[in-house]
Amino acid sequence: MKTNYIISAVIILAGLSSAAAADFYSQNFDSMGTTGTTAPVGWSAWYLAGDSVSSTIPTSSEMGFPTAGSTTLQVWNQTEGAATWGAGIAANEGSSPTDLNRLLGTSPTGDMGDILQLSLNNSSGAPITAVQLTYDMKTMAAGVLKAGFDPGALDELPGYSFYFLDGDGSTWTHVSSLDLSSDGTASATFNYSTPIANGGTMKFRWYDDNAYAYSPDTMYAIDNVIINPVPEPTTLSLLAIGALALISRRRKA
Ligand SMILES: [Ca+2]
Ligand SMILES: [Ca+2]
Ligand SMILES: [Ca+2]
Repeated sequence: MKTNYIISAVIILAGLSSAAAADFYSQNFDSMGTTGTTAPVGWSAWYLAGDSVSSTIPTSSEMGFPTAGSTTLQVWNQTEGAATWGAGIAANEGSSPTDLNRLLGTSPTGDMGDILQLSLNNSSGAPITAVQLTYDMKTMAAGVLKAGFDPGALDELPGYSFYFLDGDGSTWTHVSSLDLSSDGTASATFNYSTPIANGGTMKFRWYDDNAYAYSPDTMYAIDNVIINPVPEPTTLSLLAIGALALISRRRKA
């Protein structure tokens, strides 16, 4: 009997760890293939109307009114050199035409900035109050300074600025810890003010500012997006305490 209790406890704890091991959502964009012009399910391109002079990240209000971009991806590889394609066009990118490792990128022009958006259904069976998100950013091509600009002129907002839509369906919140201005990985947990109801939609945006001094802009792309709802600490603790109590109770008996 003692063995049975311990096995029960181990099964409960193993269940917790296996739930953490299987990501709620992950995307490496490689399914686009080397020539695909359709983004993975849930991904879309948008842009903020305006001009490249803007040098501050969009406010929540500005982020709430983007213009829909193209539903067809550009296909671009680093062998082609820096390029632009028009406002709100995202691209299936790689290092070469045969590179199977694909990324989703932007190269804003003729707007305030381009947006990569991911929409995800909350199929977890419970409201989501917090999310841990991780992604990689890679610089795909150096920008080209416009004539008349000093070589030291800044790409005023390099990389991507990250936003999520709150459960109220209207408030876009900037998460500075998920901004990446140079190549690398960002990982952070953020909390919803209003939880995402079960069956509700989560939306995330990566904003690429249109650089003022550059044309084409420095080209960036994202890869390896991993998203997991964060269990409420109380739920996790109660399950763990319950499992330990089973062991403890059996030891005393
Ligand atoms: Ca990839
Ligand atoms: Ca700008
Ligand atoms: Ca930019």
